[in-house]
Amino acid sequence: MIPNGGTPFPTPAETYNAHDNLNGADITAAEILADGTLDGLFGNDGDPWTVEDGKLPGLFGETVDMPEHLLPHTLTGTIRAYAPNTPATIQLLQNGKSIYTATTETHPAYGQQNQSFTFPAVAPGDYTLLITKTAHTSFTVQHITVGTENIDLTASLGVMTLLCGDINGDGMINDSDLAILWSAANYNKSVNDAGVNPLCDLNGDGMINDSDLAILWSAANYNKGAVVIG
Ligand SMILES: [Ca+2]
Ligand SMILES: [Ca+2]
Repeated sequence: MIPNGGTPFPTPAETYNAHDNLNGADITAAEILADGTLDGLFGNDGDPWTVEDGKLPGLFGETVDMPEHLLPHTLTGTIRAYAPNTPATIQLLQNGKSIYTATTETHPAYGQQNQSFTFPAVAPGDYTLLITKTAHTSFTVQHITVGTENIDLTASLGVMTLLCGDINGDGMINDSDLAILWSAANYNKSVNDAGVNPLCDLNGDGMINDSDLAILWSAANYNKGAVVIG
């Protein structure tokens, strides 16, 4: 889009000094497409500059075709997790820095369910996918390469199952979490009761009881930690 009322031209010396690293030689496609990069380059006090339909914003009323190697693609996938009424956060990282963030769909249900996610426009490059969800341990997929096609991770990785029961969020599902769930303050309580830790409701049905205990205590989850593949 063309911003309305923006400042189309920067003050060259100051602006380019402020963005010495954006000289076009070593900037990645993801960096160009990241929110705020174009505003930082060209200045903006109106609507944000955005890339739409494979076009870069133009300075003279005409948009400019994106170079082929910079055209973004969709990246989709599906996780399996408990409490499907709560979204998971999906991040695409480069060098440990979050480049894109998406959230999964949610369902008005409880138990273990599939939740899908979509990144609508990912610039070509190599990424690490990081999935996080409350009361679950993290799930990392290394070395995801976005090239010249849309990617459906379900085709290569299947449905990614998150491990459930990390109530205290320390990265492990163990006796520390069991003690919280089992405590008099939480066990056999409703998530709406005063003083309850709602994360103890692992399956998302609103009650903290033996169903949640069974999830935490199951061989699939107990004494497990973060999942890293790839
Ligand atoms: Ca824990
Ligand atoms: Ca429950």
